[in-house]
Amino acid sequence: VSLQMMKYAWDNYKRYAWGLNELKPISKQGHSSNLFGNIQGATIVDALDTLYIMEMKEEFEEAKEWVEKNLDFNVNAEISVFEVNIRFVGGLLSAYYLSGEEIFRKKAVELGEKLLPAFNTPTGIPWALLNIKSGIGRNWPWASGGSSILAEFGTLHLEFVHLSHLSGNPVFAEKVMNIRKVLSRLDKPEGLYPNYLNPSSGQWGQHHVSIGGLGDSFYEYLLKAWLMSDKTDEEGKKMYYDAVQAIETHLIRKSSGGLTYIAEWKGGLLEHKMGHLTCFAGGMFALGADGAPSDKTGHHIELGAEIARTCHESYDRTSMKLGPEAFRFDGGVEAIATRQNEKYYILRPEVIETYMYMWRLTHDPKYRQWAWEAVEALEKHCRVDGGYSGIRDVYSNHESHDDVQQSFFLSETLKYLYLLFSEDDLLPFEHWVFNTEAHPFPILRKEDGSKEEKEK
Ligand code: DMJ
Repeated sequence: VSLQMMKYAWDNYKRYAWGLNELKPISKQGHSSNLFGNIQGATIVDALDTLYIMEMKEEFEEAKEWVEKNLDFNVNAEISVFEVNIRFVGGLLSAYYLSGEEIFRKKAVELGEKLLPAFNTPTGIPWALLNIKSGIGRNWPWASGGSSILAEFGTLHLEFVHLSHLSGNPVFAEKVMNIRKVLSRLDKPEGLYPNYLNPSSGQWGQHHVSIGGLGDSFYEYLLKAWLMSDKTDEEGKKMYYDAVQAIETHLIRKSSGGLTYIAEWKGGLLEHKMGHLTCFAGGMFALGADGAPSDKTGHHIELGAEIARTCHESYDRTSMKLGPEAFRFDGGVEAIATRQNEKYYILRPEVIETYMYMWRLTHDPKYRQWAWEAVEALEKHCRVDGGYSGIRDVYSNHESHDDVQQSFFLSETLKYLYLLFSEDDLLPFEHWVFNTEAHPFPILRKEDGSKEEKEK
């Protein structure tokens, strides 16, 4: 079914928005997000590996041809370093590793080089925004005291390590190892990492901590950096398990109805709200269970299972059976959005992502059932004449569509669904690590390094 869904999403994108970043499935035209500046083709690059994995060969070839002829980084554009890294660099890297086609390696390295000026700050903590023509960077005007964002500068590590591996140029890995160094040296309030860090002073901004937006994938990349290094990156490992310990103590709570959730921490006070984005953490805890101290393995799997259950409840308690952007555990509600501007669903993957990890790691059939419920809801409420669209209010009885088919729907949501209903030997966890946009990267084996040394 996810194959049919992919075909439908892709065909419509091709028909109405080919070469543009995303599709507006109601107005049947292209959608440009300023996250990518003038760089075009986000859906194509994000979808490459999904097309490959689903064996949609013709579509993969036409996508490759578009990349060869049209993907151009010599544009005057201010881009989000994080978004371009996870979607474009990540998409190109995994397309290269899966297909072996040189063009993807070349484009990934070329783009990586364009991102390097973002690191020209006093601390080496990169800017959020970069003009890739002038090389001038800056931060989001809304970010606390001119800070860079943890989830943004903390989500470059996997891609940059692979860029160094594939280009032979150590500069990429050096940049992200320096981010690590800055972070590991800083004092952390209660062992937690605030979402804001000033790249000039090297000091934290507001003490807000989140495992959802602004924080999320930083934690994910600590764990995955260790896994991707063939478990040699001991610093990444330690930082991950220490962070999880602090998160458990200060952010994880159980509702009176028995639902485990991850709250947001604001200078010591808890906001009892959990974002859809935070739901990825169920999969992360389960994936990290194996490396936890032996008496904690079962506990981390259990934590993953509880988060999966809570996020399923957030879907089940809506009329459309799709989860809201954020849900709360206060004012007499549990796992329900109470604010109008938190009731939307934009085709996000995190809940299905967690089902996929839980399925692979436990084989409890309920995860496939839950994923199936999501498939039915997507087909019923998000599929429209011109593709798939997000929904403005998942508690309403009639759909109000937001008219955007997000590129991560093709790279993540549909890929995770496909993996969930495939055998475990398709992209097995022993060999592959998924970046935060669901682009698979191979684990870099210890032996590879020593073999290269010997050959020298
Ligand atoms: C994606 O771009 C990535 O999963 C990112 O980590 C968070 N936001 C979207 C999906 O919701």
